Amino acid sequence: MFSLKRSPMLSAATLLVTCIFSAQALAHAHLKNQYPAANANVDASPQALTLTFTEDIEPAFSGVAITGAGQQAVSTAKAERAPKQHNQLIVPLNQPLKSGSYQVNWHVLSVDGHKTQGTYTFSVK
Ligand SMILES: [Cu+2]
Repeated sequence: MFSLKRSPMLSAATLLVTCIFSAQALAHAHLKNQYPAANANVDASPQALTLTFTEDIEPAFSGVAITGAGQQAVSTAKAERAPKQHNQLIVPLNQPLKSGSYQVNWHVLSVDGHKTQGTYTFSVK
């Protein structure tokens, strides 16, 4: 009798655990690669930063903040999703970057509804 009463509970618990693990198994949008590359020391300022993620992203809820020496914000245009590549975010720069190092703080919302964020740096010679 005890086991009969207990088994539905166990099934429910197993189902719950399975759901949680399935949800975690869905890939979030992690940064796959970027231009300029992380830790790169490029010869000249890029015209835009390009960030490519492992999943498609929602551009309305995704963005990038760039800071230079002394935490000074770099002026950029609004980040846009590449028209034919929905996992790619393009961030046009309003003016060329001076020589120095820059920190890129990105945040994205993937199409599965999960938010991710991260940071990397690069420098301009
Ligand atoms: Cu996700």
